[in-house]
Amino acid sequence: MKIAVMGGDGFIGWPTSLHLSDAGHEIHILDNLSRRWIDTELGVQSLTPMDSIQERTRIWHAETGRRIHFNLIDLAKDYELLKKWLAENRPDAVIHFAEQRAAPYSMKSDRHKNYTVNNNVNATHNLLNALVELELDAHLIHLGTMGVYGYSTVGVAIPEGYLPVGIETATGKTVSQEILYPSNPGSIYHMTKCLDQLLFHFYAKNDRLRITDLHQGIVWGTHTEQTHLHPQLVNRFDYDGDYGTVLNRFLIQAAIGYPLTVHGTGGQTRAFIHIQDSVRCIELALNNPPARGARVEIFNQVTETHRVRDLAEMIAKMTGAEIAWLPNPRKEALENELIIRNEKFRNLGLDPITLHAGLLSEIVDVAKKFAYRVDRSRVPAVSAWTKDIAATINHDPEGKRLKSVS
Ligand code: USQ
Repeated sequence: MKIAVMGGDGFIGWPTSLHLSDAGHEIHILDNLSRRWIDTELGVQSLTPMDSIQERTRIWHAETGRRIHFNLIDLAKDYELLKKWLAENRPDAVIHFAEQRAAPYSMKSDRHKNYTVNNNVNATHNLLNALVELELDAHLIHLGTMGVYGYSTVGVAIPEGYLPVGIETATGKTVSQEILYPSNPGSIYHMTKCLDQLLFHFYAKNDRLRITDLHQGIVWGTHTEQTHLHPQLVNRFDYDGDYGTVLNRFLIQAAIGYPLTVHGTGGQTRAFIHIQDSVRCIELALNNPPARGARVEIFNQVTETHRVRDLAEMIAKMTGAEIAWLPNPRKEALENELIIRNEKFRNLGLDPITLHAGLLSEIVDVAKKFAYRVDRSRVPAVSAWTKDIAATINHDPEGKRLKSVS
């Protein structure tokens, strides 16, 4: 297949491009390189040394003989350029990662909120609009998030996108319907993914676009089979307070002797998936498109759930790291339960990689190798969810100390 990977220079876009190229597909990356500019804005860098996208694709060709094409296009701002590229290339599938993906970054300031909404919603809408205008029947696969469902304790398993409901009519009959599971975003970033869902719903219904939305959990790990092939194919690995995600951050912190930064009580339960499974799921979705005229296909792209403090305690035990119980900069439930249905990918053949000590210590080793690149002052998460920070500080019922680390 000819595949356009929008945002193919990013944390999941890059290993996905390699994985699908390796599987024999013709890959075209469209990217505005914004993630690299955000590193510059924040004054941080990936733990792993990343080459330019041109150099990465050159090495991939030298190693495998396969070509990955790169196009510098901003989906949110360059609608005409995007449309021209799609008209000339007419891909069979489009994978859409081209969005600002960090919740803390989206909550930094009013400017960051505006940027995240404008960038994410325009990118998605421009893409849908162009597909319709060009009468291009490409399967659109979007990387969404588990965060669209929110993290309140529901007590039942969260379904894959759609919730069956019974509505009582005036005559006392019950009408059955399946509706999109109610959105409950916890950050501006997560809110943009909820808005994306509505855009997809409309375009699938009105223009019969074939769309798959992947509600993905928190990704951990850094390497996939292909990024292992050459040091210059390495994936990015974020550790800073805005872009680093919880499990990868704990592993890096353990590697550099920094106390593990648990927010609040660590009672937050979240869904996780290893990066290798993430790229496998995208391939499974690619090979199983919805029919034209069907509703949006939704998968929960997660393999297991864990409580943040359990992860911290497990890594502390494994590495001897200390745990710092910190005031929580986010506005989120102190403690929550999370049960998720994910049998669709399992039924398509996904055999999940689950958390185990061997794989975790391999990541600590990668982190140790590049520890000299870490700026310790960028480790704490300082982006606060409300102006009234006191309102977000959670207290620890078990009496563990809340403290700051440096
Ligand atoms: N947390 C800590 N300590 C840290 C960092 C995070 O306790 O040092 C806590 C947070 O307060 C939160 C949880 O860990 O309760 C998860 O935070 P995270 O930064 O790992 O994940 P999140 O902000 O939800 O976002 C990440 C990705 C996003 C993706 C999402 C999937 O950045 O792109 O959509 O995970 S999900 O969380 O399932 O919605």
